[in-house]
Amino acid sequence: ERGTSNFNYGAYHPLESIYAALDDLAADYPSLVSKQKIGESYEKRPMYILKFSTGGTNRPAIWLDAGIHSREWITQATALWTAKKIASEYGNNTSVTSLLNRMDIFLLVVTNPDGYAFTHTKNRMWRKTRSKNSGSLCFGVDPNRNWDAGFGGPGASTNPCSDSYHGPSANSEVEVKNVVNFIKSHGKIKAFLTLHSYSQLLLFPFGYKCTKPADYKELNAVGKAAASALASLYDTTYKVGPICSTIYQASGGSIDWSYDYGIKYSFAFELRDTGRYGFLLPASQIIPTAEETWLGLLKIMEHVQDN
Ligand code: ING
Ligand code: ZN
Repeated sequence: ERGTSNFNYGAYHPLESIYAALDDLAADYPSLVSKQKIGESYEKRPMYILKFSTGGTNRPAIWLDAGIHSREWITQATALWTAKKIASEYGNNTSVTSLLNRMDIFLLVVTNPDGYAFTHTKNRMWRKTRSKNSGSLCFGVDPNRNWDAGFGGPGASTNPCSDSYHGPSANSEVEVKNVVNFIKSHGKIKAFLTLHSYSQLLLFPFGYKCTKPADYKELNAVGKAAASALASLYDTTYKVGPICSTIYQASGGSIDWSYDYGIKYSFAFELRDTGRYGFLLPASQIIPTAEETWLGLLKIMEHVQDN
């Protein structure tokens, strides 16, 4: 029998099972959770967000996405567990309850559905979209180099065969464009949070340039507090800092776009591990990873709510 209490959150699932789980969440928590289609992928797969809302009209909101890079399976799995957690904590956890009494949360579990399907059927290590590149035999664009923030600059490739190919133009990838359209049309997104793996980092702008953002002090402090909450559970250590000085320069990334668009609380998590298993993180680590990440996410969300 289906339903969110029978779903195995501690396993990796194909796209169809994740999509069925989204329906089950909406069915099991009808007064809190609804599913909305924000568009279709290049290969015409639907892109669904879950909206967590206790009412109101166009409340300020938090955005959270996962799986923009398809091979980062721990991110989609963590996002799905997080969906169930948010739904079940409302009315039980005081900070989730007060947050959802004032704000909405939007969650996109599978940002790159074509790539995710491809990692299940053809190539487990696929990162990019699956769009056709004219004049090349190589497929796909790196959807985290395709945003309109320093597009085409350092830390992105002009080569369609590269895993960090930026694409022909900003927002050329329909998956990116669909998210941009949603964020712009909503108009009151206060935080933009995105999940990647692996490296155990909590990153904030900028990646396309190596200068500190105007809100550096606040973002660094919030990031440090989130990382320390995360570590309190299983001692998993995260490094916190701007993309450029913490990992590498990377242009066209989503959180640089969201920050420059005016969404101050823009963060990217790089989840477990630090390389032992890398993208092939064992399923036994899904729930521990999701549990600790939740403490970090919640810390950021609490700060957003109060500011
Ligand atoms: N890391 C990210 C990448 O796209 C990143 C790091 C995050 C870059 C945010 C730019 C903005 O390279 C992984 N593992 O994908
Ligand atoms: Zn990634």
